[in-house]
Amino acid sequence: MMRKFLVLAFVLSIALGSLAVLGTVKAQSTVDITLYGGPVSSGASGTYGFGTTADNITSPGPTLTLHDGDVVTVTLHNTDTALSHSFQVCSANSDTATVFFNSAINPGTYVAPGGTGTVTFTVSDHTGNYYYICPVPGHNDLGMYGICNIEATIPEFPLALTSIFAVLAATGLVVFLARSKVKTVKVP
Ligand SMILES: [Cu+2]
Repeated sequence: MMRKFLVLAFVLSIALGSLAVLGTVKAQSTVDITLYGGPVSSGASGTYGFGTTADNITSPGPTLTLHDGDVVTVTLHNTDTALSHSFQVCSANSDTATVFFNSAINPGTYVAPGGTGTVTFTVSDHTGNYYYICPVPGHNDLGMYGICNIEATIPEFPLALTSIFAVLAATGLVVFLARSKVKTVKVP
């Protein structure tokens, strides 16, 4: 009986341990990014950019770091009083570059002056150093771009499996020690 329990506990520990290691889930996180886009805060004429607040708009804009698997929501406030602006993550600093993840806010129509637009997308398959830009033709050349680093996800060891594995391993150890003791007593 004790032997069966020990074997069962051992097998379960190995199985769950392997599952926990092999079945590493992607550490998916929800990321909310708020950006302000429009004329740069320095007042440099004809230069546009992005910022994390309405009064720190720079060119290039703040560097964004995303991770594979992230579910990202970008909200863009257009601080401009004259021009539409928008946001998209793309392969190069060009308004004809490949747009990643359907990340463009209001593609083709953009965000009107004084308006706010939003987009939610899932990051996948494009680990590397890329860009985000305002896709209104010519605006990236006026400074409306920033670096967007897309990093690989660090695998996450599932907590539930880790806990079960730890409990089973402890049980197995206790049973093993108890059984060793019994054995010792039995020895003539
Ligand atoms: Cu723009």
